[in-house]
Amino acid sequence: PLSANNESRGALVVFEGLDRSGKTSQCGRLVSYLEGLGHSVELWRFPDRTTSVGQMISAYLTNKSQLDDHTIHLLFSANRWEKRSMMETKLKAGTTLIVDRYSYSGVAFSTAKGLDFEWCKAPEIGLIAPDLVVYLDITPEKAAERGGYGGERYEQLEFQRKVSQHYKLLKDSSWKIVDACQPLDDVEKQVKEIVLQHIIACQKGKILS
Ligand code: DGP
Ligand code: NA
Ligand code: NA
Repeated sequence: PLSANNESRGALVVFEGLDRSGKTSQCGRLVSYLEGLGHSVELWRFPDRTTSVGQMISAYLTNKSQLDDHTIHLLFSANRWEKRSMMETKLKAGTTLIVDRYSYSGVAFSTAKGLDFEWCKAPEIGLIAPDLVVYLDITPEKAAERGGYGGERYEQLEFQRKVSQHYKLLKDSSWKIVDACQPLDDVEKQVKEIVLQHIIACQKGKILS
């Protein structure tokens, strides 16, 4: 018999990439598309700047405050932890979550500053693991050309080069890499295919199990 619980669980789909890789617009397009197909889906993003922890992060990113590298690392992680139970509730209720940045950003950006890899991963342990990670792959140089950066703390070519190198160390079997240097419409098409295929495969697996 079908398990009602398993059958209805939503997918946790995470988007990662450098600043200006196109994550935010691709996530928006994908969510509209999935909604149009009748899926229960929500767009989330980290950092979530609306919480009090998120406001501390935002102040740091806009250079209104200075924080020790370890301290800001833990705040980013805390910002994911404060959303964990809501995330679990939504997934169990059958809502698919499309999430703009998650733990991989946490590790890639902080290790790019020189913090220890294992130390950076530790506070992420116990967060809900994504079912699928879509990495929008763009060279740091191409990203920098895209209408320039918004002026936030990490939006500098030299730093993004380091982030790019550290992302590459994080790739695991849940990752799908999309060439984000392509025209936006082509990226969008590939993203839709990858995510829809994943959702369908999961549903099949659940019906057969
Ligand atoms: P965004 O709102 O997606 O542009 O992200 C803001 C910036 O913060 C961006 O440069 C990526 C960086 N970032 C996102 N998550 C984390 C994290 O967990 N740790 C660190 N150190 N940086 C992060
Ligand atoms: Na940004
Ligand atoms: Na973004």
